[in-house]
Amino acid sequence: MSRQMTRRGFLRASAASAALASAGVAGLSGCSSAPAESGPKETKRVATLCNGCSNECGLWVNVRDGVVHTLEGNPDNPKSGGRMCGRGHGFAQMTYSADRLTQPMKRMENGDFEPISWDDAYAEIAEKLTGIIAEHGPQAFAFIRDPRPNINFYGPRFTAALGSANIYTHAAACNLSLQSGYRHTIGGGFSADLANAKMVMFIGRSYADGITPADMKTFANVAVEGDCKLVIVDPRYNNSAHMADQWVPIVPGTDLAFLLAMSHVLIEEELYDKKFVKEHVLGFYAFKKEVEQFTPEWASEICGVDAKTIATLAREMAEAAPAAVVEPSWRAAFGCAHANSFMTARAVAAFNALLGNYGQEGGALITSSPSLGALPADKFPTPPAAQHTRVGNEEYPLAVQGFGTNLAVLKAALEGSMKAVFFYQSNAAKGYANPAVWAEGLANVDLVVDIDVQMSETAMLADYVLPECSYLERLEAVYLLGGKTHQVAIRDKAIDVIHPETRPADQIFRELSAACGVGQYFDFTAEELVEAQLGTIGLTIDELREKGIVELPTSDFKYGKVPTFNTPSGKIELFSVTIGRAGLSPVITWVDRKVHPQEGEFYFVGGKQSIQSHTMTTSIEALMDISKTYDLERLWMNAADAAALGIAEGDEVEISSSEYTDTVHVHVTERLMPGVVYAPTHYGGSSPYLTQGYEFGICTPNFVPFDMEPGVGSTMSQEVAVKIRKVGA
Ligand SMILES: Nc1nc2c(c(=O)[nH]1)N[C@H]1C(S)=C(S)[C@@H](COP(=O)(O)OP(=O)(O)OC[C@H]3O[C@@H](n4cnc5c(=O)[nH]c(N)nc54)[C@H](O)[C@@H]3O)O[C@H]1N2
Ligand SMILES: Nc1nc2c(c(=O)[nH]1)N[C@H]1C(S)=C(S)[C@@H](COP(=O)(O)OP(=O)(O)OC[C@H]3O[C@@H](n4cnc5c(=O)[nH]c(N)nc54)[C@H](O)[C@@H]3O)O[C@H]1N2
Ligand code: SF4
Ligand SMILES: [Mo]
Repeated sequence: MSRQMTRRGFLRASAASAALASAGVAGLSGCSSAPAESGPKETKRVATLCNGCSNECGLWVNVRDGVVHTLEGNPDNPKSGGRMCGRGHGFAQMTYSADRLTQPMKRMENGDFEPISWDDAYAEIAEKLTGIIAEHGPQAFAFIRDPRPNINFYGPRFTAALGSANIYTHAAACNLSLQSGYRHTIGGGFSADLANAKMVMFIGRSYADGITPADMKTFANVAVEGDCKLVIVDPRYNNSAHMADQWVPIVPGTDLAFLLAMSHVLIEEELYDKKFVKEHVLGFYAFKKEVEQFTPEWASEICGVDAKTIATLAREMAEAAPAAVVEPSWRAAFGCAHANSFMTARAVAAFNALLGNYGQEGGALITSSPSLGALPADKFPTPPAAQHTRVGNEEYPLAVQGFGTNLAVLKAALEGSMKAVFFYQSNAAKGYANPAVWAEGLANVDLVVDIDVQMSETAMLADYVLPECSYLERLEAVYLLGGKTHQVAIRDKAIDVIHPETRPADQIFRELSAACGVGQYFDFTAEELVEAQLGTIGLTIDELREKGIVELPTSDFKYGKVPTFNTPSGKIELFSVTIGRAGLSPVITWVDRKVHPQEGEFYFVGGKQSIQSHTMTTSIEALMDISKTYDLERLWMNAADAAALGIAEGDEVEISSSEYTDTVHVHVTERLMPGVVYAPTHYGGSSPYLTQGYEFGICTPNFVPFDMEPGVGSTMSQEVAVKIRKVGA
């Protein structure tokens, strides 16, 4: 069946939903700018969690007469520390957005969407899904989600109830390579103890762009106090560099060379922590031998940082150790970007090991997370384990198990073996790999179901779109927060559901699972689930509602204690048998990036902007107003490169790769190294339902060929070269 909706179909469907979305609703901004003359009749404060990004800051919602009036960061929540970012405030408008989905939608034979009742949608989905499983086995069904605690409960449970092991997160397009690299080297992730460090190096990580409020506050405090050296390694002078001590421009995708050469300096000059290495590192001599060849001069040729700077930075880090750390980074540089991202993460972990900084004040901290006890089995029976291996596990065995690579689902869809795919809070078809390839793959799938709050690009490719109510209208499973301290927090319902035909995830899974014949695994309300979860740690929902967050006594974190490394040997593994078995170099070594720009081509990098989240905030009017007012969609280009091509500030250019061509306006700047162009990653919306962001700017994944990083299966979001040409020239 065609997944292309006709223009006429779109107009008909959007008119139906727009009429519903605007009916009888006082918007957030409307409410605060025009208070009722007599003042509010009823006010209340509800503690809950933001859903504007995966940081899920704690917040207080001030509700007046049943309408959201304002939001405030919850000072008791360590993720927000009393603050919210601009996105968090803006995202609350999603609840009142005219672009929201207000009723279930079904794709008709001619490709258009028509409203359908919940009961009919459940019955039709259940019939198709159980039929597919009966015919092709449960391995032909996959579920992809943004991994937040509520759907981490319902998604895997639903998938398992149907006998499938194919449950995935979005990580292949976020931090899968990085987390997998850390997992196989130091046993898991770590954080930088920025507040107590003497020197911190950020490799492709910008706290001022990819915002989390508490970290941003710490960064700003540290920058003002001035006794910690902050180094930003980035092809772009990002918005954190303003506050840092040193900007080190680097060729994209070559951070590995830079790290190997810094390790070479520490070992060659015997500046590494010998005692720590002797006690806690496996494979040091293999690594030492390997990095002999990786001199600063060698690296300089590859990464563009001069040899003297590489050596000086390594020595300064050693001098400040153990209160010195290479920060773990997140997405753009080696989260999922290049053919060598997994190895780059390993090299970060190795360099920190040479500094002996694990567990030390100002170093790299490996902390724990709290856990809940087992839920009562009579009310919450556990579905049996699936009888097949998750699709992708064999080919990409190094991917963190809790994440998996969702791109294996796309591959299986392209090959014709994946028959049913569910998405929850996921815009995979716009952001996880090349969108045209997603469209091609999903066209091969017999049943695509998407649960969203708006008609995203992925929803546009679905057979059924189920509208969830917004995060301010629902109670969810509890949120556990790990780190130096442990907490439990709650996302609570602040207001009644505005659109009567939208439903929370817990209700959707309860009803859909019953239709599929596996209702026994979901026979409880959200309230009953939260009560049961809290019961296992001796708390009640009322206690949690009082402040929105409760500290738990379970953390045993202490500075100075070397953490347990959860690797096969219990040590930091610079040589790994597991990695060798998966076909990659067991010892940490140089791996080149895949694509090298040829004459007349540029490296193409992306990054976050402080007022947008991924692809999902471009329907928020207040945030898009800022983007449009300040032309934030523009492509950055170095001034010398621009001059050579006769391009001036604001000019329109054509940008093209092997996959795609589009046009965009240019920002000419000295804040980007020559040979590289940079684009914000949020724009280029192609769902006409999302009226604010539709066709504004470019969609970066459009340009990137579909391919997967060996071993882990990440999307390699920056393995592309582009050509730039002035339009009309
Ligand atoms: N405003 C905002 N904040 C967010 C999010 C959001 O969507 N919007 N999302 C959250 C999430 S899920 C994530 S994953 C994080 C992402 O957080 P980050 O990873 O910090 O975010 P980015 O802005 O993608 O990348 C940071 C910098 O990496 C640089 N860079 C690109 N390629 C390379 C490279 O090859 N080498 C080096 N050294 N640098 C490179 C870019 O120029 C950019 O300045 O942000 C979180 N916070
Ligand atoms: N083009 C592009 N691609 C990207 C990125 C990017 O910045 N740009 N960022 C990358 C990164 S770092 C990450 S972590 C991933 C993130 O990937 P995703 O987790 O897929 O994030 P979004 O692309 O923002 O899409 C989230 C979807 O969830 C929907 N949604 C919002 N609130 C709710 C809700 O309450 N319930 C339900 N059911 N749905 C809801 C939104 O409407 C949207 O369609 O994307 C990666 N890919
Ligand atoms: S960082 Fe901003 S958008 Fe993300 S959860 Fe916190 S307030 Fe919301
Ligand atoms: Mo991410």
